[in-house]
Amino acid sequence: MGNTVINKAADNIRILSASMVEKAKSGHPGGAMGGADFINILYTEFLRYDPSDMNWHMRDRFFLDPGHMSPMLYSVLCLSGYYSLEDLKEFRQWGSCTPGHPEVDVARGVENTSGPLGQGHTMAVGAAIAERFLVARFGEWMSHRTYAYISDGGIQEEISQSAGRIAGYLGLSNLVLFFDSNDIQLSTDTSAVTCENTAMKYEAWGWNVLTIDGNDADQIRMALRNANNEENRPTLIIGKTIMGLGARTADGGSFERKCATHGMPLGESGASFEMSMQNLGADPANPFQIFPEVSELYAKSLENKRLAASVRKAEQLKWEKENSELAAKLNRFLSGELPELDFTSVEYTENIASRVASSNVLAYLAKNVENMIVSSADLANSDKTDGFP
Ligand SMILES: Cc1ncc(C[n+]2csc(CCOP(=O)(O)OP(=O)(O)O)c2C)c(N)n1
Ligand SMILES: [Mg+2]
Repeated sequence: MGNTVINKAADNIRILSASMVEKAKSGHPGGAMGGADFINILYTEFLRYDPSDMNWHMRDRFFLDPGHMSPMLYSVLCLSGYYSLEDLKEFRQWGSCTPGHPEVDVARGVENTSGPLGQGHTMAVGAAIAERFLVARFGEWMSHRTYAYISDGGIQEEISQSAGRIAGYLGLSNLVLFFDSNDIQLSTDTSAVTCENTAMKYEAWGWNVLTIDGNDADQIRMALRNANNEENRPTLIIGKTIMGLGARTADGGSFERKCATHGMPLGESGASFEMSMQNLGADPANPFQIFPEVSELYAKSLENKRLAASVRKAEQLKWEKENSELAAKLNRFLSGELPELDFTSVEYTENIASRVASSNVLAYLAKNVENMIVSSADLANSDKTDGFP
């Protein structure tokens, strides 16, 4: 069988993504079609979560940075059962659950709101830091991974640089970024604005960097395995992908690697929607379909996830029974509730310097809010954030 079924599933994601945009007469098919192979392998073979308990705190996290590639995310979540084909047909319609750029909806598997490029990098790094913070206090039994999908636009955003540097410095080996490196951005090829060596940039920050063919199932698997075996560094997988993979013109020629497919329906970009659907194995008149073997593949994968999660949940329960005080603390941390605070006990005198007043409050919080993570721009001894571990 080899990769026949898994590749068919990736084609199914391409078909659904392009069809959503075509039906809505608006959206971004090209990037989604190129990234389908990665997201397909990640969701079926690597991402650990409990399909019947989407809020489970030990789930692996997946953050999408380029929100414009939402059709790819909705499609893989449709194959996984969290959106219906009807939901996909409502893409970009007022009041629908499939807005053009995703809005956080953990129950359906949408971990973050996205659109402003670069923010997904920071959310993922933040989540990976939070995971290590919790594991340091409660144990490795609760560890999980954070994956993010990033693209040319996000790599160029300055905010992603700061996030990448701190992740490298902290050695966040629980963090894996997949870079959809199709060398095309919104209005041009990326070569029109940048010639930087992304691999060297991340290596300089202390990352484990792998460059692969991002449309090749075996290479994607190998890279994800390598990333998951890495113990000291975050991993960047640079996936060289083909924008608009599978797109065809009316005469059957290739319409791949075209900037025009960034942000408009295939049929308006110069490609033929019908020929593209045919090329990908869909019925152009009725493309909102899930192939039976793909349905089966995803059902099997979900069953495996359920089983794996039930094993981990048994361990979780055992730990909670044996560590009731710590478990109560963990639940408090996860509840989002603040402990009882008595600000009247914070020292305050007339004419106190605002910096001192602030430091008194911070010192109080450092003692009383154990799950507060604070950073300061090299000012810890001055702004008094140094009381935080
Ligand atoms: C902070 C920010 N600046 C600009 C934009 C507008 N924008 C949307 S997508 C995009 C770049 C698209 O390139 P890429 O991320 O490589 O996606 P692809 O074209 O490959 O689908 C830009 C500049 C944005 N969404 N966020
Ligand atoms: Mg791109």
